[in-house]
Amino acid sequence: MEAVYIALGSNLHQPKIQLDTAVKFIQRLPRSKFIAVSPYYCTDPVGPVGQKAYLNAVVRIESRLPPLELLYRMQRQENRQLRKRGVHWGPRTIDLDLLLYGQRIIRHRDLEVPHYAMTFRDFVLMPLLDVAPKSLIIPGYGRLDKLASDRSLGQD
Ligand code: PH2
Ligand code: MG
Ligand code: MG
Repeated sequence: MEAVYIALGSNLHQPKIQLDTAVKFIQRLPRSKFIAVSPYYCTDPVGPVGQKAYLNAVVRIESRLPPLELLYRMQRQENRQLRKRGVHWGPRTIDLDLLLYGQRIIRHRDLEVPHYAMTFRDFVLMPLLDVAPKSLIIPGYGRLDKLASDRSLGQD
């Protein structure tokens, strides 16, 4: 099993229900074990102006699913939650982003792990700090606690 972190975000159609639904989906993933979900954070929208606030969280699991199979399952769940793919960085009912898969570096047409923006988006780093060990290494970027303190996030 490898440690896997998934970011959740929503700013449409009752974000709390959207996140609850997505967490249930993650808890039921085959060949995987649910470990923890962070608190849900209300965050200012990044991207096009005029969007509503987001609710963001991170879930930690352990999994044996191949990363692409996990990704495609996540995309099917986004579709089931009526995700419309339109405006880049625009409003969405649910966004599920695969942040980390163990210590793997994946560069595939459909999947980039570590997620390209995870080290500079506070709405990802904050909930990640709640569920990850402090010593977590983000491959290519270094320790999570160091990244967070450089951005004045977290406890230390
Ligand atoms: N997701 C986006 C664009 N902007 N802003 C916040 N606060 N939270 C998000 O999850 C988010 C965003 C596109 O993925
Ligand atoms: Mg996203
Ligand atoms: Mg996404």
